[in-house]
Amino acid sequence: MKEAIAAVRGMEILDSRGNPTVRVFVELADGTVSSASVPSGASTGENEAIELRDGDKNRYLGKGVLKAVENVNAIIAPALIGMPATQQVAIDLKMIELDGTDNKSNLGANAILGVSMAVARAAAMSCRLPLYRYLGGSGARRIPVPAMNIINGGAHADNSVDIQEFMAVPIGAPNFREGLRYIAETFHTLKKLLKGQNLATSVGDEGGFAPNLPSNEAVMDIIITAIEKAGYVPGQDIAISLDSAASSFATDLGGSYDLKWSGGGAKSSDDLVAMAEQWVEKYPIVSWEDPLAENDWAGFKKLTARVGERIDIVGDDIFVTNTQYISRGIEEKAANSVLIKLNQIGTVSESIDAVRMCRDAGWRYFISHRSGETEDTFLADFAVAMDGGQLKTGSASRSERIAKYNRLLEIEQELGGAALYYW
Ligand code: 2PG
Ligand code: MG
Repeated sequence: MKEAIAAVRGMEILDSRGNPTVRVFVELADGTVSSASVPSGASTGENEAIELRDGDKNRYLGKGVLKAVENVNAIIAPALIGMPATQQVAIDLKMIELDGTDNKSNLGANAILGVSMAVARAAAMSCRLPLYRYLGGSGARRIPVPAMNIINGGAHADNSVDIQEFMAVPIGAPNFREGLRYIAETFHTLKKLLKGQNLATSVGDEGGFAPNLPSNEAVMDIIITAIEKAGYVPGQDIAISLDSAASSFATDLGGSYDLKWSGGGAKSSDDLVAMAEQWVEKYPIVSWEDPLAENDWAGFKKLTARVGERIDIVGDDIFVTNTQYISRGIEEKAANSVLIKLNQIGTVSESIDAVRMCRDAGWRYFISHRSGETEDTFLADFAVAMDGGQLKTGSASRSERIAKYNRLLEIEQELGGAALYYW
């Protein structure tokens, strides 16, 4: 059997923050060799699958991943050898069984996901199909609308902004290539505006600027100006998406907050809901991720009831790409959209299950990078395969982000007239 797995090997590499992460190589009987690298988050949800770190303070300040690599080599590899790489679900289930925990804490989600991604890529290569077509079938042709993170705050930057991500979304572009141009031009225009006000143009973890603006509103205002100065109409050509990552400024994950970076002080869940409602009135916002903390289900429900008809309320830390939490969210109408991050759940198959659950419920889903990334472009193919529609993968700087945009440009070119693009 040409697609039988012949070897699986892990190694420790560095991510975009210079922290260790796992890369896995998979070799098949036909000589195909693939590799995949695992990303890593900073503002992580409590219920995410566990990223195994060595904790040995003498190496990488405890962040080494040699144990996860060893689990790939000594435990996962022998169990998978001989299995056909095309049996993604069986392979993922095998690893889940080997791990034996609910949160992959035994083998590590970083070990398991590295193998899961490398297996998918090896199978695609062996079938001589691009990854997006192998995972998505012959109908896969929708290029996602990018949400480009042009200003970073919160836990992703050292500045005075509480909201973690301010993203420019080219909703009015005719195709991905043009959309990317719209927002890259906005990014460069924003740089000029910041410079003109003597504000810092150094970038945060996801490549967006991280200036010390006086308030969260001031960030919105300068972004709107940048969109206009770049020659676009806010709300028509380019809209705004936000990720508050509110768990990171919650004093209690159930609904008390402290706007600690801006010095805005203590806020209740109701205060944040009221503020979000005002912003949705005032600014051209199309989606808002984690506007409240991960256990503030009541706040999520309130905000969704108030503005859910108008914008996407996207659950990240609250759902952690896990169907157990997504199904509760659907039942309780706690949002209307889910952020999909492969390493939150730890296998390709379970990420696809999460997407399927969203589709069945008529919910939208955003495919997402992590703040710690690598040059791996798996995410771009995955987004097209999932008919995603929306993708966030950072700014128009830092090659670990640009690599995904460039891969989407390639896919769009390859699809030619068959490519679809719409918000
Ligand atoms: C998020 C992500 C990605 P992190 O909160 O959505 O932007 O950040 O990877 O740090 O969790
Ligand atoms: Mg988030």
